[in-house]
Amino acid sequence: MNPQDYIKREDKYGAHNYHPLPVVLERGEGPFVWDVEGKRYFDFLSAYSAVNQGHCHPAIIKALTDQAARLTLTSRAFYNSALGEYEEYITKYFKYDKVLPMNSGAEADETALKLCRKWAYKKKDIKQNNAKIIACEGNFHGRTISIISMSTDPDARNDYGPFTPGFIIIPYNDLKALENALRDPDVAGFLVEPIQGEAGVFVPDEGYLKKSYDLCKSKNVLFIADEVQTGIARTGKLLACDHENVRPDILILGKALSGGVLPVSAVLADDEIMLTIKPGEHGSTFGGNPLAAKVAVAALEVVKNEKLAENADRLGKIFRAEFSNIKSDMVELVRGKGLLNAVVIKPKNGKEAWDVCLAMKDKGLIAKPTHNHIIRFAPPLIITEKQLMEAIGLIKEAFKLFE
Ligand code: IF1
Repeated sequence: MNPQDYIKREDKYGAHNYHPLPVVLERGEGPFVWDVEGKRYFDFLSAYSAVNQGHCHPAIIKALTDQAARLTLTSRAFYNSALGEYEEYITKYFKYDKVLPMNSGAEADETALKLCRKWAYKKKDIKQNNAKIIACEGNFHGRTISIISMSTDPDARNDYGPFTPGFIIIPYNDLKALENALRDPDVAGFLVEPIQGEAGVFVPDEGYLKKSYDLCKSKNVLFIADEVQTGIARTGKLLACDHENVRPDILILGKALSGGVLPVSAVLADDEIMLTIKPGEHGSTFGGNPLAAKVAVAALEVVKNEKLAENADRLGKIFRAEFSNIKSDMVELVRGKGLLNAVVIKPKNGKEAWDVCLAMKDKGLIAKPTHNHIIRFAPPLIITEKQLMEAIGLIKEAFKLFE
């Protein structure tokens, strides 16, 4: 079969809820992936920051295969020997009292919304069904009905009504708007991405997170950080909130929590919040399964042992500096933190971000546009400086084709 055969087969039998770049991958290792014709690419999307530890990291794969041969799933109807070890490890790792294990990022965001509402009624004494949660324009927290009820992106939201009530939407990176919204005594939480990934890697002003946190505390409102994409060392610190020494009341993790090996997500909080949910009031068949528990411990160990946050910080600065040297009138600006970066593309002669991505693919580097004119560049955090410089060379060659 050639790549077109794979693409045609997916088109015939699969839902059309994505429009992938025309490349058919079959193997991954470290910062590289190979297509079905054996061509190698730098992976500069990292499965939307789920593969921070590099594709098929040997230590994570070992944890997976060892456990897979022993016990994969018990459900939470019974205890198992792996979950408690993981719960102790991750709560000490991120310094919270407790963790509620889930699977996808969206499930973790939904769990955070439910926790916030439960806390509102049990601890803040907000009247039943009156709790409100503030979210930001341009947010992305997943694709469930309640989560897209907060969305301002027509593609994510249109024709999916009726929507879940109880959300107040304010502009991102706007403290005045947050202060105004916090005047409502029924507000229980503020859900925010420390950097807005899908919106195009919007880095808020220095101090925005800390000042938002302080405003929330002044009104006894929970600061809820969605670090599904920005967490696990992606932005040059273990958490993006660490850049401003903000400790979220509820922390949401996903994606690279498993190194891209399995869907593993988690919600962390202290007892006052976490214990508002009693037995039988929330759950998931696979949440906290022994396989995910072992994989997540291995994935977090890699982050520490291989100093991925430090690497992301150092190489991110080199990436942005090198990119500003690319003399192309299609490069409008480059922005980001650590190895979560995006380039805004100015269309030229009918060519736009998609065409640049096709050209980079031909050169041996894959990335994908978001919102038409923005290309996100997010390689695995294990990339070396030498590999990064080689990748930047390929990007420069691609841009030269549009001169
Ligand atoms: C798609 C991007 C989108 C996320 C944040 C929760 C979730 C995500 C901050 C939900 C997921 C993925 C989903 C994927 C594309 C990608 C993405 F921003 F990373 F590029 F969509 F915005 N919070 N992001 O980024 O996690 O349920 O997917 O495990 O849906 O197209 P999930």
